[in-house]
Amino acid sequence: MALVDAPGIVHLGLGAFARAHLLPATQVAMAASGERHWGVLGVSLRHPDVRDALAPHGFRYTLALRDADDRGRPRERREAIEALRGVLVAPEDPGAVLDAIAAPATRIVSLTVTEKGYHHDPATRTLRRDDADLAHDLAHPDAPRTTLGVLAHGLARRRARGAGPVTLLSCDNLPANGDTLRGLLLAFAAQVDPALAGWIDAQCTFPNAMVDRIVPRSENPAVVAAEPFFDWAVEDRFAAGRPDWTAYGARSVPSAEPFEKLKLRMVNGTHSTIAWLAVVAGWATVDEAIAQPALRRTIEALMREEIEPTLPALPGLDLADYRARLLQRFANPALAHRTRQIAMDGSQKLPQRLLGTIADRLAAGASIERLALGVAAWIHFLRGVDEQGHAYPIDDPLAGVLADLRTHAEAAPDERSRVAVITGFAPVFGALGRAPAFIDAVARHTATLRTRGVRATLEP
Ligand code: CS2
Repeated sequence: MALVDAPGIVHLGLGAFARAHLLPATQVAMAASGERHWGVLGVSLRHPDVRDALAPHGFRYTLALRDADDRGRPRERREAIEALRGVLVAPEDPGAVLDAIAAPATRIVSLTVTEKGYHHDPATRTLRRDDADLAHDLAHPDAPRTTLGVLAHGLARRRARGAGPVTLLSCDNLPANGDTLRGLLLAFAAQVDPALAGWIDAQCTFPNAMVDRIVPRSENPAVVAAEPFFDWAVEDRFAAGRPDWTAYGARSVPSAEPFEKLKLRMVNGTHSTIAWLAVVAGWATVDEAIAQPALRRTIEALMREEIEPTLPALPGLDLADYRARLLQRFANPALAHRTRQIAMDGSQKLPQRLLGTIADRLAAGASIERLALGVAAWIHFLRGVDEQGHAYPIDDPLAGVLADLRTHAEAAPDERSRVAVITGFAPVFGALGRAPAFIDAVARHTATLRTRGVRATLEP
């Protein structure tokens, strides 16, 4: 690989999202400041597809920002992305990935590995016990396959080489994603070597960040389609500098927490609710789903009545505008964002998207009727068959456990006890799963969904 400037950023998880978010922002930041050393070396943790498709083009690709104009006609703005300097495929050459993390030129290791890439119990954000992949990575320091293994063993090399401080930047949709990554990485690294954990704690920073841009999975790696909307609120805690991403519209903030809460609850909480209902009803894309008047009314009311009252105030934020704009983003006819894609990995998404909001509402003595519909929709979705009788796969790292829970639930005598079997699963539901008011509200909706279907459940 011929490198003009050694890349300053090593990015783990080279899905469409990173290619439509971190990459264009870094490119514009470099152009604005003239700092050429921030290029990105991508790391695919599983497949060679992206590397194979982009290598012949010098890792250049096109970002196509798509939406519709005021008259509903599709339009597109193209950006040529050249900030990707190369792609490593971890299973082919794990040592090269560890060396990249250890390289002195590397100042940021960023991540978009999705919720399940953290190998944690989402309810407690602690390392999953009995995780075979993590056990593998403890035993194979030269050939790790998990994100945490790659980071810990790469940082061990960095420490041994005296290459100095580095920032670990999570760009995943998790609450306090930096703090969460820090806690998990320190816990894993302590099992490798307590001194390594001490070094990481002293040398690395883990800024929290809220990321937002709707980017459907892309079939053609040379063109990534996304919405024009872009947001990124990043805490300014970098151990060895950062590009000035504000040149692309990012915000440098003292605390990402209020931004994360807003985004995870409003955007992702409603996105998941839409997706689970839509897959069962047979609405294939988000724009098709949100065009159903009853669903749109339900989602609008869910935001206004039950999510917004739980959000901290943010100076300059008008929630009514934010809500209207979000509904417009969901209605974007040019993305064809598959509801099945958003519906996947529900066990990893539910806590931060809906359950935290529900816990806050119950603590305030407020209604959770609409939020509980989202949870019921997930449970109903887990049946794996839509209202036209078509079966679909449950794509979830806990699919096996969930199938066992469902079998167990089917044997329960009534709707409430069936729901309680599922919500009793503590790694996802925590203590909330045993709260009677929560179980009652969810069971009312699962009963209606089961007997009357999605459309009738949504009608007032
Ligand atoms: C979506 C998100 O797939 C999903 O679960 O809810 O990827 C969503 O599109 C982004 O978070 C928007 O910023």
